[in-house]
Amino acid sequence: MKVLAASSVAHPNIALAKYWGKRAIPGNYPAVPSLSVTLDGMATRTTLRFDPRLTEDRFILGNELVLGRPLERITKLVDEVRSEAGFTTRASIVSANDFPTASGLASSASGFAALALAAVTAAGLEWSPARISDLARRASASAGRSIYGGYVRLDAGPLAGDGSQELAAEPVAPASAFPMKVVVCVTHEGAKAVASTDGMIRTMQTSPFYERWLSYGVENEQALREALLANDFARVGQLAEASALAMHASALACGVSYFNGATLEIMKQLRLLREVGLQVYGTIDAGPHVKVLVRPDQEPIVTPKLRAITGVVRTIVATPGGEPRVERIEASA
Ligand code: 2P0
Repeated sequence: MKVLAASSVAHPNIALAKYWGKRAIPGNYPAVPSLSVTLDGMATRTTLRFDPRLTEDRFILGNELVLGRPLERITKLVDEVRSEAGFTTRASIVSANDFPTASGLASSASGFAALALAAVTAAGLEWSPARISDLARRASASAGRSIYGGYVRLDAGPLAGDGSQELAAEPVAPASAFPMKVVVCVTHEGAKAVASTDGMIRTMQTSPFYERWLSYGVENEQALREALLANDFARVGQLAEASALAMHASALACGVSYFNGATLEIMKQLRLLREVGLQVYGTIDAGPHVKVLVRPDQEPIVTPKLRAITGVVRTIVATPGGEPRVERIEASA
């Protein structure tokens, strides 16, 4: 049997303990460990077909042909698969997100995870999830984590080497082990100001706080993982908020800012909600939106309060879960 095409589904994830910064070796290795939660309900669906008639890879995202740097990143990933499978056939890739773009949910995580899964399957390779995670991580580190559902850890990369060492994410706990809702507070419709890779590189090269962020990131991830496994919601929330604030402080110190006025207003309102007994904690990625971690029983009380904050455009309520899967395989005899 020769596999020709495969369709896959993968879900976005949000880091509770953040990744920010890369090792100074090739291979896109993170400089700190991260711990994330993969989210159900939202997905990237990707179909990849190896097609002998094509002279170049072709990528369509949400009905639009994509060229340039995003296409180069895709070709690089598929090249690794082609080289392992021993052929050079170009691929047509059709991908769509069922969650709104600019919702503050990293589409590169679910996008590259779905691409890695579809490419490996369509090439007829039987790789372990760890190897697929390593492949996705090389394209976008957060994508390595979307190869698993629930709570997932990605370690920091090696300090030295030629970039060939495998670094895969690993599942830490299933979604059911730590009940939580994530309320995404969208504060702006539109693309982010600084791409995360660029913001990271600037922080590494010029932030006076970068070294401290690296040591803090290691401590924070370990403490957060222990609190998660002990099912201590308040401590997980506090540590997640602290991770986001430390990451952004290191970036802000060299002029890389992702906040807008609403970002800060939401963080202030979360402090006030905590004073009246609600367990709500905020985390912020490379954009102005705030993702609020809340206990499931408090979510119906909290979401309307978040929606009422000035500057919140809309909210999306997400639940941990999100195992990726292959939906369809097409093969010739
Ligand atoms: C994270 N972010 O841990 C952190 C927190 C954003 C803020 O991973 O350069 O698209 O492609 O490896 O994975 C977003 O960056 O970066 C990200 P690359 P990626 O989720």
